[in-house]
Amino acid sequence: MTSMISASVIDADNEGRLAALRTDYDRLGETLARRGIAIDDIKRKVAAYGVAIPSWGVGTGGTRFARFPGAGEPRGIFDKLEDCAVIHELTRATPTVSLHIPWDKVGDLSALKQRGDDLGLGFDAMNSNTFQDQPGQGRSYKFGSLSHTDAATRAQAVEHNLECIEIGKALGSKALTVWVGDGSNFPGQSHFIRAFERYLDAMKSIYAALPDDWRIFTEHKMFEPAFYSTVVQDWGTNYLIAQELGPKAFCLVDLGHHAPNTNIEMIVARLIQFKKLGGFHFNDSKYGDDDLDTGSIDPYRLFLVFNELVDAEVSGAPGFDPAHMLDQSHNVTDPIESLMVSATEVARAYAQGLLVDRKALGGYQQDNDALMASQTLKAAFRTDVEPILAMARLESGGAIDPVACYRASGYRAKVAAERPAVTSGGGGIV
Ligand SMILES: [Mn+2]
Repeated sequence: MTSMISASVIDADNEGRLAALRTDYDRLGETLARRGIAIDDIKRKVAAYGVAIPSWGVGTGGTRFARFPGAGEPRGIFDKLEDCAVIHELTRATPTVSLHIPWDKVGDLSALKQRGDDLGLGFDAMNSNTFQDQPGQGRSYKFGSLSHTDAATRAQAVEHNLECIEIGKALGSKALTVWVGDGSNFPGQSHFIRAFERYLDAMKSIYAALPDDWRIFTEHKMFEPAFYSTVVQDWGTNYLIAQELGPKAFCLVDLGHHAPNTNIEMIVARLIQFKKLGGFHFNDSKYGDDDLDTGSIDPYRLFLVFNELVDAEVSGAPGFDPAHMLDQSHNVTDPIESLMVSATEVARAYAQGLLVDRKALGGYQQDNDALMASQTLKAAFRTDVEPILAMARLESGGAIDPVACYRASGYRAKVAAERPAVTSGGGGIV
């Protein structure tokens, strides 16, 4: 195993924080014990929790107006893996990486797999890319990919997805995530029904090539890059796709891909109930698909999503096994810091979800006691679970304060000296 941050750096940073953490953890343990909750049980579950890092997240994203590259940006997938390893070593919450093809394409897949093993990182869902044209590609995706009016363009997009599956098989991935930018910018430009029929036909070809132990996730998005209609626009269409394709097909919920104020936690509950929740792209937004850091705008909404997930977990909902991934674009922060904070925010929402008194909540729901039902959720959300998160990190070999430890390590300055600036690192908003 290779470590990007030496254990001595982590130990040194933890040392000065240890006594305060023990005090805070014990005090919280007493508080939770009065509520009938064993803090060590929560800590164990949090320690076992993991969320995948998107390989494209460790580069600076940007907007359609500009991109302001940071120092020491990764030059390719091997650099990206090292940055992802830093995030996992300090947070102990991100054991896997989700790749994007062709951004992360390499000639030697066994070397990539080996490097992942060296760094203690596994490979989560593969992501295909038919929303932009690649060098040397025969057909353009300007007017769509899997739903394109031209059969040869659709075939090219199918072929690319099959290649993603082959790459994923070599890396130990077990899922393919498909998001297409297909849609229209003007009323009348596209025939809604025919376009969706073409998309479903193409997806059936991809589904047929899926190994038995793989899943395929389709990701809906209401707008952008198409600004009038999108072929896979919402969870309803996404559910229809999963139904049409079969038992290995599931819906992926990207928190940013909905209209403002959409009740996302209710969408999550519906997909759980009908066994089609595939997973998440966690991020946050104020206006649209802003791809802001998870939990930075509306942490209560994130908690409410996790409230549904924990409810399914503790009730043993059949077939419930969603993939958890981050999907953010970092424009003004160090991506490693943002991803560490976001992984922590997701784990925080999970811990808070575990604190909900579900027996009491069920009683208040049965009795139509709206106020106390709401207060039961708020009691869990208001609990400061930071000592649980920090103790779980510490006992797994991570940092009590990941951002402080990362800054103390000097990692960014070190890679800035090693990695010459590049014009494109394959970052972006997806
Ligand atoms: Mn996404």
